[in-house]
Amino acid sequence: MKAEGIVTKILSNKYTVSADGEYVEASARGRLKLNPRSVTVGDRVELISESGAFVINKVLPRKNELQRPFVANVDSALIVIAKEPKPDLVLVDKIILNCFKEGVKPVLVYNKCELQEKGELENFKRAYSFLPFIAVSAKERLGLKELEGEVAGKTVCLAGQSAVGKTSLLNAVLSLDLKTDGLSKKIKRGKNTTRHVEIYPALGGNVMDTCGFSMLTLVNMPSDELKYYYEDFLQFADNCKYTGCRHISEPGCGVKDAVRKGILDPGRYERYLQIYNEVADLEKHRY
Ligand SMILES: Nc1nc2c(ncn2[C@@H]2O[C@H](COP(=O)(O)OP(=O)(O)O)[C@@H](O)[C@H]2O)c(=O)[nH]1
Ligand SMILES: [Mg+2]
Ligand SMILES: [Zn+2]
Repeated sequence: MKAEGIVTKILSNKYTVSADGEYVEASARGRLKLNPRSVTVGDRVELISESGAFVINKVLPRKNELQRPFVANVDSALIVIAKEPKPDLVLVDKIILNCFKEGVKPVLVYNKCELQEKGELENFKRAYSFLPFIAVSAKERLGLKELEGEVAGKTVCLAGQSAVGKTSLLNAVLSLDLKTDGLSKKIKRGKNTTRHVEIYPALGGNVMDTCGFSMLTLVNMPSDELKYYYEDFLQFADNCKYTGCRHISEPGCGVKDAVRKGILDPGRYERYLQIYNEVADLEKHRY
């Protein structure tokens, strides 16, 4: 027997695979366990049955994969930020550029919106005006219809720091009771309660809950390609004097000009410089 399925959950070496509308438990071929990146949630796999047990025999080619959260074959990433913990926008920008690199649609979701102070939400919305932006509250159940608009018919993953409310959002739309956790009082950084990635059918699509993280080191990102994954820069890059302009110290740069004129968010540009330096540094150590 051979069947195709989708990995919906991985816990230690146990894989849950959805095949023909059923969930089955499977193990993986030994060679697939050698590399931790060879099977992930969202993967399409070939299942075979061996002496009554299911085994993942092969992983089918991925449409895309995100580095963090490490998931495969998603249509969009719901990048969740909130008033608390304080948004790490470098992290947000790295997730966004990872999305653009992989052909995943980034959507910004501002959770805990009932806590926002005047103007806060507008500031984010302005800085990220090139992305769909949805204000929600898992607690007050606000914005869930708009969220549904981004999820219905798609496979999406929740992404972002710990404690922004990713699991709470799923709980709110699914009436589930998955484990969530408060911010740790001292460090206000949020603990990691979600310890595995799992796909849930929700809002007319499939939603992956993922583990939060606070660091993303961009691997396999050539520094001179970085600018292509800044879709909001592209229209201004047309005005750059030099075709190979990286928008750093080159004269006659259309991107820097747009920042100066207040058309492009200065914070977003400064973080670009920071991320560029980080990526260029990594590159130096690679060769
Ligand atoms: N005030 C408020 N708190 C929320 C909201 N959504 C989640 N939280 C709280 O934020 C904390 C972290 O939530 P959790 O879902 O575990 O975050 P995750 O790590 O991103 O999955 C919990 O204490 C939640 O009760 C919201 O809309 N408003
Ligand atoms: Mg969680
Ligand atoms: Zn330029």
